[in-house]
Amino acid sequence: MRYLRFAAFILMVALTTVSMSQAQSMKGMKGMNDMHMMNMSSHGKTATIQGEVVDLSCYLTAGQHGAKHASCARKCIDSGQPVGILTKTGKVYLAIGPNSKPANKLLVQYVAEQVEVTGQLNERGGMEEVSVKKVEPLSSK
Ligand SMILES: [Cu+2]
Repeated sequence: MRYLRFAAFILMVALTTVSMSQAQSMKGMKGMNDMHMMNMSSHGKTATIQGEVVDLSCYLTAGQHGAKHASCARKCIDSGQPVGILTKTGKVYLAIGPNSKPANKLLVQYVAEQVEVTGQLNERGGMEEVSVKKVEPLSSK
């Protein structure tokens, strides 16, 4: 009887050790995946997208955009709210400016207008992003 108890104890210790090391290795793998994703996104594809310049504060919270909302959007973008591109299919990109600066100054002149933006595209955590290299109003094309 004593021997059985001892054997059960050993078995329990062994099982605990195994499940702990499994949890550890899963953690390790998750870390590796995150690193891999980081590497991938630093090589985002350069592409061209078309859409409306929107202030993300009013678009995301209230769905406001377009000509009727242009003056509010201009105020929002001028005061530093994030700026984005709303495509015809309804996809929204957060616009990030070059040289660690916001894209606001680059895009505010085209507020509520259709533009073509060229830059690197990235997606992380369900969020789309365009690193703006070049912007042209579609009306000039
Ligand atoms: Cu607004």
